Amino acid sequence: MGILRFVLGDQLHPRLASLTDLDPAADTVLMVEVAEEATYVRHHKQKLVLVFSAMRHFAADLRARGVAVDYVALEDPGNTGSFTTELERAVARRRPGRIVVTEAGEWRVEAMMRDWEQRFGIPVEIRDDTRFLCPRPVFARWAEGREALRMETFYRAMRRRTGFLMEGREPVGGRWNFDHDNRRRLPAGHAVPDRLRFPPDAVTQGVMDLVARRFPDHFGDLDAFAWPVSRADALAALSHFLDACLPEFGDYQDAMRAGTPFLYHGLIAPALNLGLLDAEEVCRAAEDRWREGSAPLNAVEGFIRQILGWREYVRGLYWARMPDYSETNALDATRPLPWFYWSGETRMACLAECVRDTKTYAHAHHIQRLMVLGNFALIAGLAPAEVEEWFLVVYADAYEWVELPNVHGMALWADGGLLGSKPYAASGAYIDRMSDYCGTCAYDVRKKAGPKACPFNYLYWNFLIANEDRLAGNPRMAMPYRTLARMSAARRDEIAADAARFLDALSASDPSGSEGHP
Ligand code: DLZ
Ligand code: SF4
Repeated sequence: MGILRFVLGDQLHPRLASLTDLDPAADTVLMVEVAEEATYVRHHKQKLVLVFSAMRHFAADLRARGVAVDYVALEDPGNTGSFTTELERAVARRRPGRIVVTEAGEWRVEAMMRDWEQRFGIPVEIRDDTRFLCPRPVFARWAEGREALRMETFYRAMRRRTGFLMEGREPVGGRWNFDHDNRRRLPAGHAVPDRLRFPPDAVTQGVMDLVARRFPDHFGDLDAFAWPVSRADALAALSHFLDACLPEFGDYQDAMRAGTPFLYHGLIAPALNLGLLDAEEVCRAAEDRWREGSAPLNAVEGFIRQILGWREYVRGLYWARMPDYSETNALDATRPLPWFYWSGETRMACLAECVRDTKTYAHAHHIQRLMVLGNFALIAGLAPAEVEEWFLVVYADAYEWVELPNVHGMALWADGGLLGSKPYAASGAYIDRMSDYCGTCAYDVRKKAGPKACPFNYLYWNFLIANEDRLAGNPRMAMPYRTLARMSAARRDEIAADAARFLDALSASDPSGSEGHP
């Protein structure tokens, strides 16, 4: 009796823990496309294409290596539509001696896995996911007894643990962090490199037809789909990024420019989070570029920090704090998500541009997500659960383990400061400094009050006023609260009136658009 090795759609790695000891003569790999995973949130159409096409390519690669793959496609007759019921059918079909899986990325799926052994009456071995550089128990030990779980402390521990960018016990270049060198605005006329894109092959085209037919109401366009869907494509995308973009990635990592969605960004998160690449090889490749002298340290350190630091950290935090983590709402934010997050119909040019990129590519880069889409959600007091679902739906790289801490903790401060030492609230001046969006906007970023004023300007102060009791004592918020303390009562009233007018209009702008768009 062979082993049934069940591989989930975001576990498409050749050295996956559950495949390491695979015996092609006796074992079967099971993969299933199921309606429940496609609809537990209404994923962007490109995300569905990416997952299904990558699963089909992975199955083909395994078969080419002589592995028996039992693959259930979405429209196969008898597909029962969920992991548990499809596994049940496969057990009946194959009668394996046991099942081997790799731990799931999401709490929701891990909860399903815990029932399987009893339900099927055979051993179910759940293996640690070795694609990550910080095993869950190691993070738990690091987090134990700490009041605040700061990324920077974790990151330094990970540099020491892995040896990336280290000289003995010390960081190369004498500093852990080069962020101060990484805040440049993109000069006007600066040409950014064309990106390697992967036009759909026959398999992807088939999946695009399937998704267009089966999920027509899901958010997002399909036409521009060009994500890597196989390991070979993902490795080519990584090499292209390292050659053409990494040297300037650091300088411009916080910049935004209309009509230029990709800039110098890695664009590897969709492949990385699916398993087509792994964190170790990506960090190693970036470090090699620095050691060879083809990329500067500020760029390489900034890039490695995103993967070795931030990505591992949010995953550790997710598992250390779930399932309660998503329940908090530290700032009591309750406003429903405005319709323009789906339609892009707003007169605020920055938000319109970021939603447009998101719709077209299932992508926006981290500053668009954090400082435009997330910042607006924070200062407009949008309900965390609605914002979180939006972020989980719309991005090709989004799975709950990575999306939830980023949105709940980092963008919305809904965890009350467990993850971030202060809320990332900013006025229009920040967006103006880092982008060219304001030049075409119906609002005036220099105006502070009145109907023409940039809404970020008064919403920012309105947010600080509304949360004075909660935030004024935070040392990292001392400066804005000192400014607020000097404001006249009349100016405070003006802010409140502008914010109320804007937010009322926001609530009134419904899907029909009949009320006009703020
Ligand atoms: C995201 C996703 C989608 C859309 N569809 C499938 C699927 O049909 N089959 C599958 O194995 N996995 C899919 N996934 C990825 C799972 O949802 C993923 O394993 C969890 O989100 C993370 O544990
Ligand atoms: Fe955004 Fe304000 Fe600039 Fe308009 S003026 S693009 S709303 S920051």
